[in-house]
Amino acid sequence: MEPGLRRLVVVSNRLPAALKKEGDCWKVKAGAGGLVTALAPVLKNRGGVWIGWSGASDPTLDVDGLLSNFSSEAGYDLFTVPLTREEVDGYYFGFSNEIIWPLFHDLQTRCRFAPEYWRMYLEVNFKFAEVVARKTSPDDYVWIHDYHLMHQAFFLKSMGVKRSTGFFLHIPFPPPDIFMKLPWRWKLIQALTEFDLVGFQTLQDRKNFAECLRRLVPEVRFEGRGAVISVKIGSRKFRLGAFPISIDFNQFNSMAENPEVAQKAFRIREALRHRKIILGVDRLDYTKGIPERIRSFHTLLSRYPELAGRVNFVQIAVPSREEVDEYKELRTEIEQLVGRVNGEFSFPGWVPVHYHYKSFPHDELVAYYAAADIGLVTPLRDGMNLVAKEYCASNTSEDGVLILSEFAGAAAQLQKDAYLVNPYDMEGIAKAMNRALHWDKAERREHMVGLRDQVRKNNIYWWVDSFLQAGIAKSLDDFPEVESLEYEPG
Ligand code: GDG
Repeated sequence: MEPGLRRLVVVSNRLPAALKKEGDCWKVKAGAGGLVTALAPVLKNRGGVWIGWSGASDPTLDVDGLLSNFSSEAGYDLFTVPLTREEVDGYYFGFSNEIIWPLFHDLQTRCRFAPEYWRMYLEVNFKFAEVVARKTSPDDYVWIHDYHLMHQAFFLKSMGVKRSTGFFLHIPFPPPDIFMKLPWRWKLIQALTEFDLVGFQTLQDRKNFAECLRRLVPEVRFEGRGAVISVKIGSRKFRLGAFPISIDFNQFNSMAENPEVAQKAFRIREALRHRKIILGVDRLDYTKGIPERIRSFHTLLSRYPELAGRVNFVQIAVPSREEVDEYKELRTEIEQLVGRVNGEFSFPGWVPVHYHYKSFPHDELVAYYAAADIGLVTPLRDGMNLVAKEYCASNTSEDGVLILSEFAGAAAQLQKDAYLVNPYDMEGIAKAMNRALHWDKAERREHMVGLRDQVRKNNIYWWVDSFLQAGIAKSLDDFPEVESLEYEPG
């Protein structure tokens, strides 16, 4: 790397490769989930660095050795932050997922405000900041991701380490009535003001944050308008922005057009006897509204009996946080609901709900997207929801309908052409499904073309560019591909 050329350093809870124990052997697996999908193409061959936890808590393990192959294939360096079982329990399962995750998704009754979680969250954030300090230089741009690591800038500064820092929150930021319930609200919001740039998914999230800040730090002043605004607290200045995350539109679009994937999509339709397909794809999480969605499908079949034998609901639920009791209970609830609908409505030759509790390979997922007549995306609350955008990008026939929760961040961008629903209103969702099934071809096309244009234009590269422009006045092209550096003339 040329001296003075900024490297992009991504810091997140998990590395994009996870170590998993299979029998007595540790295996390296590419991680799933929104963040990895979003950032991997951006770091690849650009001299990038990713810092995070590997997913293993065994101190005897040669994590760096195991990751080195993955690292050279991935095209960027990976550095791990080793965590003990106790640290993972307190910081990840505890503070991050039993406090911040439910609270920020407006589900405060699910929170367990245990003080020991807070202490462990701070200790682990300090540990991460030490690795960031060691593995980066003052020229790097350090881009920190998500609610697990909100204290990074605070600890870097307290160590006297000067770095240019940006933070992006992938989940929603709640309104003051909800945020103020957090016992550590003042320390947390103060820590967030230590970043140079704090990015949110939507203008509404940014507004919620600004209102919380105003309540907790009355001397705060805001300046400017538009997507990025400045904040002043005494002599300290930083910025707040709204940067709706997106996907690599072309990747999904061309995968859907690939003859093998198109063939897979055809086989899915054929296996379901060319019935209409309504598709749900989510990590199995209580914020995603999966039980409500199955109940809505039950309502659809009860209210519109003429649909019997003519429609299938396919739900793909990717295993997530499987060790946690709440997630185990959710899985049981979903399986019971699927059983109930199928038990009540099936007849020989037709099983209405097809439920998959597993992760599909990427091309098969795209085949499902391409095969579906309706993408049913109804989270109770969601930072963005990439599935909504992936469904549109994969719908190359421009013949599908996106039914979307008004409480997904994606609704702010896609509201014009998606069919918006309240995810708690099961009769409303049933009505929306029935109407969407009866839209004529021209209407479906008009809306899908609009959706695809929006996602094509505001894609993942646009997202990275807008964040980097706001953070360091640089664009993605300022982090050139390593190959092109080697052949640069002169
Ligand atoms: C968080 C925020 C925000 C799903 N099933 C399979 C599979 N997936 C991939 C999808 C998609 C990702 O998982 C899920 O992304 P979402 O955005 O829908 O949701 P979260 O995981 O909760 O992500 C969210 C996101 O961060 C980014 O900021 O949008 O609001 O909660 O990319 O494709 N991938 C494969 N097989 C599957 O079966 N390969």
